[in-house]
Amino acid sequence: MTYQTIEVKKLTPHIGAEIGGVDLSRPLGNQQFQEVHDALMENLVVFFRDQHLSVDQHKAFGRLFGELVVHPASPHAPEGHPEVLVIHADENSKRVAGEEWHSDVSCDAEPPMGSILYLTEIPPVGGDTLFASMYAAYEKLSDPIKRLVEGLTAVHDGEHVYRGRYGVDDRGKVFPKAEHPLVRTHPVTGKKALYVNRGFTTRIPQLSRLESDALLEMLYRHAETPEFHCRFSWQENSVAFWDNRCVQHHAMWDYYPQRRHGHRVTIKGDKPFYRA
Ligand SMILES: O=C(O)CCC(=O)C(=O)O
Repeated sequence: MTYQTIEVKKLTPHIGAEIGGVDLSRPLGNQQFQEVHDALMENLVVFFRDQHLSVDQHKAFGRLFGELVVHPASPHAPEGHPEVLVIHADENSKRVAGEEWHSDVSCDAEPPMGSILYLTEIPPVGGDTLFASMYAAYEKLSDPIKRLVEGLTAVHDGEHVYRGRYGVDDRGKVFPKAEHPLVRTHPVTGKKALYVNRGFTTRIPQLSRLESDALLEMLYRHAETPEFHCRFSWQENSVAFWDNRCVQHHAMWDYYPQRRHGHRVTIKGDKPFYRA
């Protein structure tokens, strides 16, 4: 693909590109917006350096791609900005967001299309984020396994992920749970992506417990194949924008007790479907 208004430097053949020549704090022109969108579709996750965004500018960039959604569990949003998810770690942290491979809020009936993370404080070393192409993971399955998984669904549950996690009283709260096709067709590119993840997926309802656990474990390990991945090394004021419909990610918490801080906005998605 050729681009006129942005520079696109691929990180790996399967996934990830760094985009230059864009100031995300300003409204993008039609062509530049289209090219950023095309670069995301082509590379699955895109990165921007040296951005200086207010909360409103971050939200405005996200809204170019769709409505923003409020996280179903996190109570930590900046005053007046419920759509902003705070990503924070320091010497008092007991856990950080995203330490398990996952696709954001896949337990929702309509999981988010994309997420845009902007980090303003980073540790002196470490704190990378890993991204995995679920197109590549699907493509590299053998034909008999492709035939098997294409007919299946999987249950994604927020209960074990969110219950008790944020240190607030969540008694009586019901967290999202949904059943999705195990292979989903991307609504824009038409490509097929493997759609199960260690974070949220609990069960393949068409199989016995033993069969379901074994198949899911095989698929998770397959998705963890390094050649499907890219790894982003953050600098202060970097932005990562990933497409949850075809990407899983994993936050590396190797920098304790150092601080890492930023904000994420999350863009509404639609109901996953499978088209042969
Ligand atoms: O902190 C990161 O690098 C990613 C956090 C994460 O997993 C998420 O925002 O879903």
